Amino acid sequence: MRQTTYRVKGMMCGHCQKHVQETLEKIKGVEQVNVLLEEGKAEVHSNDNYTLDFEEIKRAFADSNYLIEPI
Ligand SMILES: [Cu+2]
Repeated sequence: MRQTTYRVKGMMCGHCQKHVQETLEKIKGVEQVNVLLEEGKAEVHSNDNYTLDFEEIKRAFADSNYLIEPI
């Protein structure tokens, strides 16, 4: 598995954390997600055979209150 870490802005509580987690889990190629609320980060573990499409991730967050960006 490959790990990519993103910065996530706008998370305030456990509900936000869960929302970000579930949004990332739906992205193609994603196998495991660990959202770090305090640090404002998300560690995404993905399939070695698939390169994550950051445009897809950005679209998934487009209508949310959270801003995700590569670190
Ligand atoms: Cu919240």
